[in-house]
Amino acid sequence: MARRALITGITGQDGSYLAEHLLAQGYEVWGLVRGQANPRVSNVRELLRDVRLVRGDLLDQGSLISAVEKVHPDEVYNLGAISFVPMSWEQAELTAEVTGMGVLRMLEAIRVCSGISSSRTADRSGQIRFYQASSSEMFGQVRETPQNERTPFHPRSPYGVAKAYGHFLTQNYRESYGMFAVSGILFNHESPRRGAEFVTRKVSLGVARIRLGLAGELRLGNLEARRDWGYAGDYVRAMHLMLQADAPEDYVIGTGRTHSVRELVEAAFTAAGLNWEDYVVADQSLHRPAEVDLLCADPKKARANLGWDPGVSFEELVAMMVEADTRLLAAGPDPAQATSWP
Ligand code: NAP
Ligand code: F7E
Repeated sequence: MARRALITGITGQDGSYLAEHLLAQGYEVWGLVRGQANPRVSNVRELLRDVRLVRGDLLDQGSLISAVEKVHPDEVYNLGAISFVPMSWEQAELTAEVTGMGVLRMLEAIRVCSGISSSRTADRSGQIRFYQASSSEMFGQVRETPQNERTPFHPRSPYGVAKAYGHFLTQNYRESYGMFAVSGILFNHESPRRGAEFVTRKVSLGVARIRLGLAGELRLGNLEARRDWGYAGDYVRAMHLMLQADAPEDYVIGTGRTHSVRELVEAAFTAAGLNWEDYVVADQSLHRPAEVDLLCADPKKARANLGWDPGVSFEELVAMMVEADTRLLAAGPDPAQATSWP
């Protein structure tokens, strides 16, 4: 019988790539969808036709228990979150509820449906395996570079704090109940399906608009921040590998290379044959109350234990996104105004 996976956050960037990856591996894939008329669900219906849908919300404990009871998953991937860092200052309580407490509700749903009592269960065979989408934002004001699985956390946003809660809770359920529960500490990963609010996609869409004569400038915030950017399609492979391991362990996933936003902008404009300095406008209002200045992964453990390596380079990723957005805008309406994936 096919293995069954339940994915929260199926309408997001990672949910789509993970679903495609698991379907290709022969899984029966279920996606948790929320809301009465969520426009992003039509993307899943149209583009991920083989994914089955089940209703639920990370804010609603009962709905998660019902979803787990209905699907009977072998693996649960908790990707659902409020994931845009600036929004976490504007809606800090909601971020804590969805991104933080949502992890507790999902773990509890699995625990209750699996009949795991308060005592530690040693035998993990036949258990539902749980993946939590932890984030390099937990490192925040970094204590060392590069960052590995033992680097202490110092989150710099309500989002980072909520992720740290979910991370420690996942570890705690592993230790308290013997659950196969792991966290992937993923560094920034991007793609043509990335939300238009994140800097890589904002830049690739901005470059495409300028290239096609649809805009004359691109307004950006802090150009000096450095991130370790990889390709989302590579990172979902790591999520799956973590749940196939013999032992439940947490892993850092990133490329080990860091670039500034300025370098990202330069690469994207260069890919389109343009000079970024002619178009980019610095906008102080886009700076954050507290910034994460530098992130750079040390993915040695994932390479050694999981055999995982990122495939797509930074330069390939930027060129891929600029080309995809140029094709997209040349073909039809601006996706920042629409909800469909390219
Ligand atoms: P994304 O595109 O923003 O997707 C977020 C998903 O969360 C959407 O499917 C959204 O569904 C869902 N969601 C929001 N509120 C929910 C709720 N109350 N109940 C259930 N689902 C809810 O994020 P992503 O880039 O794919 O990232 C996936 C996960 O990895 C997130 O947890 C993110 O924080 C984490 N992460 C991302 C990165 C990265 O660089 N991409 C790095 C590290 C960690 P709706 O359509 O219903 O809004
Ligand atoms: O910002 C700077 C900004 O919003 C990256 C999420 O997936 O990755 C993501 O979080 C950097 C920051 O991603 C603009 O100040 C400059 O330093 O693309 P971002 P993020 O905040 O790193 C982590 C790992 C996650 O877990 C999150 O869920 O770019 N920046 N100018 C800008 N950023 C944006 N968005 N817009 C600008 O105009």
